[in-house]
Amino acid sequence: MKLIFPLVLASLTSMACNNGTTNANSNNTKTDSLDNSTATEKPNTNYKPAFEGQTRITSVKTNTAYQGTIITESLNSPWGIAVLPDGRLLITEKKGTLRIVDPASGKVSEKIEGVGEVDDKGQGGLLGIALDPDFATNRMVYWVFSEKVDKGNHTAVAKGKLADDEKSIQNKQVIYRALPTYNGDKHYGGRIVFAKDGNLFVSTGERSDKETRPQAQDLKSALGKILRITKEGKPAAGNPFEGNKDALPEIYSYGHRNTQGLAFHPETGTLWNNEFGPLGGDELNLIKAGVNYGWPTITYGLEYSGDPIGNPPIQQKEGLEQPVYYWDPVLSPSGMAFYTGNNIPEWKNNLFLAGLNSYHIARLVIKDNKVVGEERILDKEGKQRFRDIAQGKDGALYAITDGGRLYKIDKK
Ligand SMILES: [Ca+2]
Repeated sequence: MKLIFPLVLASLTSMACNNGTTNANSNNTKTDSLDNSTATEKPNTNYKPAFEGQTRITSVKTNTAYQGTIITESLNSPWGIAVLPDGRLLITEKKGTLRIVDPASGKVSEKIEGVGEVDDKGQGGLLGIALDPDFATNRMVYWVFSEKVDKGNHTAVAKGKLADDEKSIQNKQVIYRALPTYNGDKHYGGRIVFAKDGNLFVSTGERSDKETRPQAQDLKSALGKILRITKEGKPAAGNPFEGNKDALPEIYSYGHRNTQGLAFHPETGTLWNNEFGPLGGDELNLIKAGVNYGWPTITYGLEYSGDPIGNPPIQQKEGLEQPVYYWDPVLSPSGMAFYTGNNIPEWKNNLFLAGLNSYHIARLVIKDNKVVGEERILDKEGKQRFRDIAQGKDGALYAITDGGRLYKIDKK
């Protein structure tokens, strides 16, 4: 089934009204001409950015006519997308299954088994996924999941082979565990990407609770980090804390709250992350080896209760890296991808971030490592929580939502 979104918008709006709710933006306080940014909602704080353009940048608009087409609505809490060599999409589902979707026909495969048990309560489950650079010949798949053990759970990385008949993952092997284990159900991180050198970058979260939060700053803990590991799960050679007895050798960067998006810039090859902030303070960062990204010492956000974080709360501190960009109010960013397609020329090398509570995809124009424009894509599109986004082999963007949809976003 394929639907073009303006056609379904009417029915979605009426469904929403039946529930006594309206679309996303009308629930927020609107202000008139607060600035020229795409954000029409009031910020949660009056914190001052570290530099001009660090937040609420000037809004931009796509001129090329584009559309979001619903390819399927039958996925079950999809979380991560990997693009297969033939253009089909291998998609993780939170409860622990994989499916292959053919975006050309809309056909969704049966469940692919063999990933094994995942602890899918709360924010846990089967999370991000990446294909081996040699997937075409070895069919190896790498994924992140929350692993249940006696005393709780932790983020883990596993690998296995996609069977030739595509019905199962064979020979699952857990290659890495982000310790310590904790008995919680939040902030697992969960994105995984292959670098050009064949090593993996994996994100972990600090497990959300005040008890574990300081571990984002603790180099002996794997929580709240970006890790760089080999295909065997070992610390990659040349990591910044290699040889340091007071640090885990797999750590690449630290001071992260809950990295939900990782992507390489197509021109510069640099690694970027987004991390889910608290109330306000979602961040986009340019990731560098050995750098401290500040959580929870500095943040542009508040506790969900509205209380400040830190006493006194600080947003900038020497030695702690500033985000390239931050959102207040939040985007609730999840997966993200740079656009390298040709169909929409003004999107070239722009970054697209899936937004959860904001119900849209953020398009960021980036120049010289600064954000110079922002646009909301598929905004007010039926209250969809966008979980991940990837570029297909056909050059279109594909986005999945918690409600089970797969969108194709491309020129009209
Ligand atoms: Ca930060």
